[in-house]
Amino acid sequence: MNPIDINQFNLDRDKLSKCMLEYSSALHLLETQLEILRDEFKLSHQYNPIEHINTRLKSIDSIIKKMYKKGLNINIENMKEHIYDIVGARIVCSFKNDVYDLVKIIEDCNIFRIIEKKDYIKNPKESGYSSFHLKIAVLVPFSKGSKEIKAEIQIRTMAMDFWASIEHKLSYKFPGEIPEDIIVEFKETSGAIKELDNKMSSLVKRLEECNGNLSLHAKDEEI
Ligand code: 0O2
Repeated sequence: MNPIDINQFNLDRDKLSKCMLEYSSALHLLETQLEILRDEFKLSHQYNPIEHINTRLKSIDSIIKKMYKKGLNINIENMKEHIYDIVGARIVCSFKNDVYDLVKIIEDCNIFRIIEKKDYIKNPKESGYSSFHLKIAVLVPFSKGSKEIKAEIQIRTMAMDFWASIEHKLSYKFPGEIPEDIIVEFKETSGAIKELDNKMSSLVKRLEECNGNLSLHAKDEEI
């Protein structure tokens, strides 16, 4: 899709700027809160389940493209109501267990209101995409009172991240429709990713069994 001229939509510029300020404030809070959770966990368990955290604010251009794709009228109300990932955080872990440990940590910390959980690891998308998605509301304090701002946290392993990044690049960069046979073969590669993650998890489990002191995962009672 070509770049979008946002002037063609009857968007109230002041309202849009105010809205984007709210989203960027929520992003700051989300970043800080995730860093606090990571540091606290690392200190108390001598183990860091997080390889890295990336955050981003979706551009107006991408927001409008997504609204088009969802068949929504382009207006600020629909944007606020239906687009959950304007504020986005991606947490990349080493192992599949880490992903579920982190979901539990985020649920239990009570900092964010969890709106919806989607486990695309147990039930991958048609494309082969796997990741755990948490749609959340971040409570942001403003001068006229606090506001809940929607955000999305994606949690996945390094292997899932590798696959998703390449698939995303290909599907966005390829001009036109990707041939069906390539889509099918690409989906097959997601099976290899799943196998790799399972193999890594079983190797770590065996290592932990060999050495009772070695713990590469949070124990349930510690989370
Ligand atoms: P970008 O550039 O990453 O922001 P919903 O369908 O809304 O109920 P879901 O599945 O959480 O719930 O949302 P959605 O809108 O389908 O996907 C949200 C984000 O997940 C996407 O954002 C991608 O980052 C990632 N994602 C979802 N499906 C796929 C997929 O098949 N392949 C890859 N590589 N990523 C995917 P954006 O807006 O597409 O892009």
